[in-house]
Amino acid sequence: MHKRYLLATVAAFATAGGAAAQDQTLNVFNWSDYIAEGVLDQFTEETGIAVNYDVYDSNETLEARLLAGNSGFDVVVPTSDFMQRQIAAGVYQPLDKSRLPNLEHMDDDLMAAAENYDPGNEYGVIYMWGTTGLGYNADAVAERLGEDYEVDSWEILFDPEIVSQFEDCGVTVLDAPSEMLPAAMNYLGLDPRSTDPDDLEAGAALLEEIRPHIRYFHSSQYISDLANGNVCLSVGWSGDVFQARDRAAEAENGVEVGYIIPEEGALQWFDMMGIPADAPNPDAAHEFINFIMRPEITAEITNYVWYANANEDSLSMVDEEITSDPGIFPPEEVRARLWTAQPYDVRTDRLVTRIWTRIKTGQ
Ligand code: N2P
Repeated sequence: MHKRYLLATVAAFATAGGAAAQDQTLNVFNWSDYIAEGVLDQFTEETGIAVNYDVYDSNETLEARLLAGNSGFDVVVPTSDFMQRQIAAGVYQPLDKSRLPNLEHMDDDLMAAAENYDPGNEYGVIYMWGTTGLGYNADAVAERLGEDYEVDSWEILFDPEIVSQFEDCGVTVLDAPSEMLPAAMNYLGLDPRSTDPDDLEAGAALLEEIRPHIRYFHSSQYISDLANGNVCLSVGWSGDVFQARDRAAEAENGVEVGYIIPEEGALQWFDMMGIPADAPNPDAAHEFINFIMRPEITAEITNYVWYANANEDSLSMVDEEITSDPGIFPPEEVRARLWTAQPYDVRTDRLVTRIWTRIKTGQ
């Protein structure tokens, strides 16, 4: 009763000050499986701003919507290398940092790393970060390669003789050319950041060699398939594989899922919150980004999605099971083996798109 009275008073004041918050809507476009239950409701309860929330599972999908213009989105979450070229294309508006006091909770080193893509952190704030590694079904591996085989290398995917043994239980890779080609190139001893067409073609040739053993190219389906035991080996994003592990444990179906950052190294990426230049409601967008940066909110999200965040003050509230897992918060010696992506120039981008279509269709 009392609370309701209070809300009514707040609403009255808000109306007096201009557009009532109650009439406002915020349009968020984020990755699938990337937010905790309840967070959006809490935002609406606190601010009166309704949230339209839609999801995607590829940077290419997001980019197409943004470059087409008038996307209607207020907050989007591109990966940093994609954001860099979108910034250059004029897609974003600079953040008004005076409206983001919770920036003080962010980790300086990680925000400095994000500056490689966005100097001065002018347009983006790190939402979550992670790695692109391998998810696997522990029993399927033991059955095929022996109890003593330790999954610690990309060879389980890129060695045709090994991966062929997993064809029957299901091998999947991400539908993300700018992550898959560099992983193949790195396995071949080439620079994963190279844009030399010969290097990209070498990576493509390796992917084509294992192509017959791949069941599908998809960037979100593998979560439930790994959890149900419908597939047994997936190139996946760290938190998504941990979500699969968690779902299997909750279902008590006996499926044991593991995630590793292979010893040859893996991609480390940052997903950034940004506001499109033509966002209908930049005020609400700032309010939302600041709300997400509240340490308890970010901690709640990490505890739900199993992704590392860059919010230093949230970490004491993150489950120890997560902060201590080397697959989520990799220790220094593992971090030393990670690489980061840089955006492809237009020519490379075209080549990569062509190569990818060729690989996927298997022609
Ligand atoms: C969440 C996937 C986000 C990671 N499902 C991709 N950068």
